[in-house]
Amino acid sequence: APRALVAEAAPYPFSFDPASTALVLIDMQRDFLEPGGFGASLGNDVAELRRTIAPLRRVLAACRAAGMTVVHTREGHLPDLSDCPPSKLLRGSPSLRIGDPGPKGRILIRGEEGHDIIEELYPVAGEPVVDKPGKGAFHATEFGDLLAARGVRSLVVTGVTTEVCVHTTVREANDRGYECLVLSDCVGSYFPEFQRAGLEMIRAQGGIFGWTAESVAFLDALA
Ligand code: TIU
Repeated sequence: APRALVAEAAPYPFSFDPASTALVLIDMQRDFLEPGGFGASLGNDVAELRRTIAPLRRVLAACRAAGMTVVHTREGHLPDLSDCPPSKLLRGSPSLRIGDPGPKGRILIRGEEGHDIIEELYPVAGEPVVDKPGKGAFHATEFGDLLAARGVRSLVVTGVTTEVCVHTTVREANDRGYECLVLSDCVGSYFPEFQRAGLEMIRAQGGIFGWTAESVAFLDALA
């Protein structure tokens, strides 16, 4: 029988069944999170993202112990950049472009060191890793099929960055009928004001995109 658990959340408690809920870790990649990576080379303070690692480790351990579906994503492109639209490749004038040689290999290219997931949260056998060319996890990936095949209806969303890949994925998920709980201390932005506003946008208007909660509230519900 479905097990209805309830986590304290905003704008109101989040009900979920671990059997039909997936933990999603978005783009916890070296190039976004590590000192000396792509994000840091653009002048960003990686500490704003690194504070997510410790709470996310606890959440990941609890979800694994509960037998929940765990899915990791990575943002990146094929070595020949054939899956990178010119609009993304050429926008702005970053000191380093996608595909350029960076401090940890070619920037955002699959197979390069900087593209891979940080050791602290590395996937274990059986956990799908979705490689995505866009900001959202559903666009041009197997993510939707993989969730459907596992009977997933609800997503616990974590990762980086809050206003970019986390938001895009949550918005895509909503339009596909998923219920999303975003763990506020397990998502991070290089910009504190975007972190704050990004979380408020999720839960505004009666939970227009879903719910937010501190990871301890989710862990309490799962315990
Ligand atoms: N993963 C993700 O959010 N990719 C980005 O490019 N984020 C930025 O904030 N730029």
